[in-house]
Amino acid sequence: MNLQAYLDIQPEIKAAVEAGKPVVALESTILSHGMPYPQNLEFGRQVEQIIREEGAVPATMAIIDGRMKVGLTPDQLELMCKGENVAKVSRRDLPILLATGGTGATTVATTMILASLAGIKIFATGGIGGVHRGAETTMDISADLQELAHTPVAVVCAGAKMILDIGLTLEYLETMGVPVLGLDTDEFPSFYCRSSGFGVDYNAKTPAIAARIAKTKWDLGLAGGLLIGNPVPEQYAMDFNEMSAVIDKALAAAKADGIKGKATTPYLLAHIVEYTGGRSLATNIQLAYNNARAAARIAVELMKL
Ligand code: PSU
Ligand code: MN
Repeated sequence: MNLQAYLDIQPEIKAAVEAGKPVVALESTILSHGMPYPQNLEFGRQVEQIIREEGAVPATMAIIDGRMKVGLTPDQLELMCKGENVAKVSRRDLPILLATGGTGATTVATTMILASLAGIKIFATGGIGGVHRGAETTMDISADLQELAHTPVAVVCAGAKMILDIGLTLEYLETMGVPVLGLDTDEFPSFYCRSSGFGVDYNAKTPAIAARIAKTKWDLGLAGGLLIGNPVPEQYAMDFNEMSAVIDKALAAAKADGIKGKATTPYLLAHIVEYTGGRSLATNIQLAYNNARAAARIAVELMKL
């Protein structure tokens, strides 16, 4: 396959990958469909800066004018953050966008695909998609989970939101053979909160241990990625009971408005920000910074192995 026909990798990122230097992938759906403008622009710049401070190179992904972009220029980052006519691109959408010259933001699944094509092993995000509450009737299960089963990228996240069924999400990952690590935690975090009531497969106390487990999985030729749960720092964590009530309210609003399919997650995120008077956005931003820092440290350790 002639990837050049579809893929643009920024020279700095290409050189870093070729030289075996640490690189961290970042998604753009969190920008275009997960946070309001202009807070998302400030976030998008700062998160790249944090990765650089840890000695790694950031690679924010997007689809622009029908081309896969690994690394964005300042103008391209702004385009994603303004989010006008920017589609949400998951695995199924990717060939359509490329063939028709479309512009879209990459989900966790699509960011993993682009990272893998570019030779990037570590990816930082906020929260992943998963098995939605009520999936036994709606069948709404994010393509992010299948991607973790097939594509060799380790995803650092603050767990999964309680808009999802966290227990079923973890069951699904077990079935698909995806290791779920906690970064110095025994519990899989629930995004705004440090706990969820569900355990991880292994508590990786340090970035070096997480890196070693990832390398071992890939040395064995086991397909797919890993999920690394990194809890929101204590001082930014939100109250579990408060967030449970807010999320129930957002789910009820989504049902009343007849929201389905790919619109569901962005709808819920926007309503949670509204119901918490913006406090959840501040937490979202801080946990994603924290994940970027952890991912960069894991990438640094991985490159030493
Ligand atoms: N969860 C969040 N913030 C996000 C997303 C999920 O807390 O921005 C985004 C990610 O890009 C994720 C996508 O890959 O939503 C999942 O969407 P869906 O449930 O439609 O697969
Ligand atoms: Mn879905």
